Amino acid sequence: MIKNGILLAGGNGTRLKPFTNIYSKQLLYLAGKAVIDYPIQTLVDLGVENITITLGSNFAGQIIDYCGDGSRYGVNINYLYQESAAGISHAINLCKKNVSDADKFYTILGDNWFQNPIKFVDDSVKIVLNKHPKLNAFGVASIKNNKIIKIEEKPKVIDDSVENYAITGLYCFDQKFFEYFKKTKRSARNEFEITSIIQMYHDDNNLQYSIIDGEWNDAGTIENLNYLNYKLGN
Ligand code: TTP
Repeated sequence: MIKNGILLAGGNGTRLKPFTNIYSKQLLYLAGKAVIDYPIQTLVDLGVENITITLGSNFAGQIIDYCGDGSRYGVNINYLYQESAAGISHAINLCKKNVSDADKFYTILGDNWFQNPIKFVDDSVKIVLNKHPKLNAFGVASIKNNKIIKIEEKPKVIDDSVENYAITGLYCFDQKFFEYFKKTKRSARNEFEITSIIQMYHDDNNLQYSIIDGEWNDAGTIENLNYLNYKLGN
């Protein structure tokens, strides 16, 4: 059983301005809770006991005040500070010491919502896939004969001759993550991209996938947040 999780709650939340001028994205209202309560619950449902939350420069204190030591979720929460929003894999790399005793650890993005609790059949290194209608907005994994054949960030053209899935913001990694990270560079948008690390796992034949039932979304835009509030409120 994997006991350690990382939850990323930094970032700039640019697409949620003006709300994120005064609040962290992760604390915006989502159907009677805060956005961050949902990914925390996903980790709790997976059996995680220790969560490291990475905070960004905007409103870090708000998240600490809200989530506290984790006791109200039945887990231990500790915090790390990411000085600039240098990317998802950069934030995970900051947590190296916090997960150094763990063979594997989960990572979840702080704005991700999964309709159903997630259960995996094993503890393999994996990405979590979902049949999302707007594939062009996400990293996409293409599957043929039950194998991942391609990973692409926000593809412009979708190849319909294979199965295509959005790569959600829930991952299971192992200690190799930190070796791979050393080999990555900033992308054109000046971030350390998670897709580069996923690609390295795939190139080393060390990447499984799990396709989840039910809906998945992120609360990263006003449109998505409205959609989720409407859906969960009804
Ligand atoms: P994104 O939605 O990719 O980025 P963002 O939150 O900065 O939003 P925007 O693109 O609108 O400016 O981030 C996904 C999640 O990852 C989100 O919960 C914030 C977190 N994150 C970090 O913790 N550190 C980072 O450096 C980045 C880029 C994101």
